[in-house]
Amino acid sequence: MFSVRMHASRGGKHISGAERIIEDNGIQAASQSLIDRALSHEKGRPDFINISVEALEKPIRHITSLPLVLTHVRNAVEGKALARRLLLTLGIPLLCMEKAISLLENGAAGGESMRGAIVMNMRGERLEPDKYRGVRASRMDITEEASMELACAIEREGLSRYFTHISEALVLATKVESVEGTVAELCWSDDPSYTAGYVASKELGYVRIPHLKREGNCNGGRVFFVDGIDLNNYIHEMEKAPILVNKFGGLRK
Ligand code: PML
Ligand code: MG
Repeated sequence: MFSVRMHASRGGKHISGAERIIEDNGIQAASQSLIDRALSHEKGRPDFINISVEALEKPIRHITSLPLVLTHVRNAVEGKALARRLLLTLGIPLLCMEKAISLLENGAAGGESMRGAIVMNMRGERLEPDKYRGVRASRMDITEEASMELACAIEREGLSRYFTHISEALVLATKVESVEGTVAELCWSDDPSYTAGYVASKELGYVRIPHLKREGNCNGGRVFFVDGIDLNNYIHEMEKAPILVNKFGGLRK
């Protein structure tokens, strides 16, 4: 199996990234569709697109996705209040949570969104070695079967137009929660027209929150809250260990 990954930027600033895990006969089609995506992103045209194609050496772990839990909030104020309640329930200390939210609100990479995630311990300290790049969960994908299960479930909820965002975020969050030492993840999109985000954890699943910022706002990103990790191991697992979601964990409301 091969990992095909795309990263696009302009003037050194992150625009988009996406990836697939596929058989060797799918490399060309996957590369083409990732390039098409890079060239049509709402954040603008990149001046740099990197595509890497690499044979996976380690065995691929197959896992079931986190359950997708849908919530309803009317606006970002209600959304943030819900995210705060969930994070507190999960044992994230208040100061740590507030620091994480304010970093995402203000652009954690010197006013811009990071390409990867913030890694934060329970004292609110940022552990990622490169504060601009962050740590990127990588080498992950979803099988055709699991993808169909997810597509059917969200179609019944009238969310089909968000399929790509939801599917990619659910796969990523499933990988993040599968790495030992992750307590929870907070994310909202850095795409200006996309206001949704989530709080993910093993206990509560992928709790999707439709509004975590106002439309038009470009600041977003991810925070992995961790406890008791060996940082090098943690980063290695997050970036290098391949996982394939082969079953959808179900939908709850
Ligand atoms: C992103 O755009 O990078 C993250 C999207 C997070 C929310 C996905 C969803 O559940 O709609
Ligand atoms: Mg984005």
